[in-house]
Amino acid sequence: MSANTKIVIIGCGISGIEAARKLVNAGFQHVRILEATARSGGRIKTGRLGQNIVEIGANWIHGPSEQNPVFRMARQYGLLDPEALTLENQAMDIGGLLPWVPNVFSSSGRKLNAEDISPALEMFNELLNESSRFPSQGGEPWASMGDFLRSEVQLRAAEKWKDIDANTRSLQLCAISSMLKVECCVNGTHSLDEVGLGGLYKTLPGLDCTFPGGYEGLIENLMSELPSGLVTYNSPVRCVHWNNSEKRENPVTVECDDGKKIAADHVIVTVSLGYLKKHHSTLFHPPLPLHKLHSIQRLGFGTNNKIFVEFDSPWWDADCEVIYFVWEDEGAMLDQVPDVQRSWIKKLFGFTVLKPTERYGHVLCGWIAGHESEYMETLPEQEVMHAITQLIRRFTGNPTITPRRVLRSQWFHDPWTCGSYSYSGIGCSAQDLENMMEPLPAEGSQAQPLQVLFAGEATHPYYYSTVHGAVLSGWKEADRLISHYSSIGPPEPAKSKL
Ligand code: 6YU
Repeated sequence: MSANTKIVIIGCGISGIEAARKLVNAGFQHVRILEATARSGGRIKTGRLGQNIVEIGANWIHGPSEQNPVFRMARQYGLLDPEALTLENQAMDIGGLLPWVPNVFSSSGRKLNAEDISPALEMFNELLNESSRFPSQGGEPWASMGDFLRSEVQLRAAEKWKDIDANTRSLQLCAISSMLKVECCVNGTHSLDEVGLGGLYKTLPGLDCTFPGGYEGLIENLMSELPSGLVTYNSPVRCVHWNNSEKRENPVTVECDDGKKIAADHVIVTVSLGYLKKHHSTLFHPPLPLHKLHSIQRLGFGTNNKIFVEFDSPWWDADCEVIYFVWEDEGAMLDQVPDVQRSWIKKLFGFTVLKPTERYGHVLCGWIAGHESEYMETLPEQEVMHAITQLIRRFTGNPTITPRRVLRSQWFHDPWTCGSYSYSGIGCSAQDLENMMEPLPAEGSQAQPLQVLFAGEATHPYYYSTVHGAVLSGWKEADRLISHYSSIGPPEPAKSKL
């Protein structure tokens, strides 16, 4: 398509890979990806716990149905279980809620019946449904998602639960605290007090499914379709020098950590929002325009980590899909622990069960978000294993349960990710996501257009925080360049240097 156009993509996560694939297929011959680490995939990362495949990063295809590009690609490569492909599975619309069979344990070592906390679960789901219908930037008079949920639970509990006894009522409020912690993980935030009530995120139909051979199988298939040598690994970019006004040709220079400089016509930046928040001032020269910077600051980017735990035998029911821990001293509906160093483990809401058992054995995945999760990352693995063992023994009342091994993720301290995924912070609007994806220089400028483009999950207007959002964002920026060159016609052939 464009014989000499030089395009550099920063980051070999799925958005960078998909931008590159589209550009190469459209005929661009000088596309390269610079990746800071030694691997492709970014936040799609499959690991091993003993014999078992475990996902350190992305877990599910959220909404696996025809509109979801990740589902379509996974189906095409034959990476999914037959159930995931059924029309019935694709048609199921859970609207982002968790349809799992629970086992519930309380901090006094009792296994509760799921019905014991069903008033709390029902009210919480009802409120989540209502919150997803708030218009963009709406939400007043509530300051945040946390404020809305707490205020409404209090109000509705006074009416709906007025006839139930004090102990049962208190247990419901403690169960609400556990649900708030679940939502912190879903949103990847420290506290729901930091999440806006904007209704920006959209779900797709389809019952979430996993990759039996690991999510990274998708990356391997996609990478096999790119020309070899297109990615330079271990090549962190230090600075993107754009608007080199004296240079009509190759107006951007990409400077790597090792001092190497690469001239380009266009650069697609796919680094995470966490990385941008931390490094924007050194990553761009000249600096980003203020409106873009403000959106980077307003959008949220937090931590959600997993702690995989393997056992010799299960201590949960055969049909159990999720285990909730309810602390009986948490009636105040808090989603943050008061003393992170001493009681970080209280932020872990419980576990999901890796299914089917014949494939995974007896493996649980613990979920923990926020500053408590970031602190957990700093502890030796043995200490994490000890804390998990004590927690399980306390909640089950069984002092003999001993995990075989443990593996946890550490996304906050990953220097190239700086957290897990984005969320809509307080005061965020659709305009912030528009600003995130806006290329530089801004429209109307006299300078060479489309010098720096932005892709990655945090640039998608409503599928942010997901793999499909990342894929679509990569395609969108590739399409932006493709239509730019289609509209100005084919470039002049290269002039001989002789
Ligand atoms: C999904 C899921 N999932 C769990 C956990 C995590 C994430 N996600 P990348 O970061 O991949 O690539 C950038 C590259 O750039 C990277 O390789 C860097 O090394 C490189 N780089 C950085 N700096 C550089 C430099 N200076 N120079 C060169 N290179 C540089 N998504 O669909 N299903 O189950 C989960 C989950 C623990 C951490 C997830 C999930 C998020 C995805 O993983 C993520 O969006 C994409 O992989 C990002 O790809 P990318 O290319 O953009 O960046 C109601 C409501 C609320 C809204 N939220 C709903 C919940 C949805 C999220 N759920 C997540 C749940 C889990 C469990």
